[in-house]
Amino acid sequence: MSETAPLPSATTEAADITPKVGIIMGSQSDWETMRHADAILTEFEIPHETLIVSAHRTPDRLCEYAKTAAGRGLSVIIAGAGGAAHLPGMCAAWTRLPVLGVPVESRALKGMDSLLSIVQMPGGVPVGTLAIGASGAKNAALLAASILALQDSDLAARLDTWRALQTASVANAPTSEDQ
Ligand code: RP5
Repeated sequence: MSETAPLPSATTEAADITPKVGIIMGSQSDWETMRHADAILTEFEIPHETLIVSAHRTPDRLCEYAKTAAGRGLSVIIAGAGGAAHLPGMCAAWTRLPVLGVPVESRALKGMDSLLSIVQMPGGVPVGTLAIGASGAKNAALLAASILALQDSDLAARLDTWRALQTASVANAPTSEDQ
């Protein structure tokens, strides 16, 4: 496929709803991690899209995606990558939208390479860096929801309820497996 071919859109909402959050990842292999961000955004009914965009293998696709993101109505971009994880940083270089970086756990270095690649941005080009792996993906989506909730009172209420239910679900004391 030509690198300049139209983006392979995988919008999870109805086509007539403009996505507010873009979830991009460097490879199909990142989906196992990034699906946790997708699940949270779906749970909160936040219109979003999921795409494979590689900083190294499809650099023109990344440039096109990031440069047009704000104009298409996106408010936040979640970018997950592993290893030499340049996707979030290069995305942030092309857009003023907030970019949340998720370090995917790599086989060779357990995601430490991903984390350090994403977190050590030069001053002037910020990337909000989350934890390695599924927790990072989940929290990136919750952070995106928090950002959107600043101007969406219904979403703010849903977030408050979600957090209250999470708190209520935590037991006071542990139980033994044999009990
Ligand atoms: C990165 O290289 C991707 O984000 C992925 O985490 C890693 C490995 O990619 P594959 O070789 O599995 O496609 O660009």
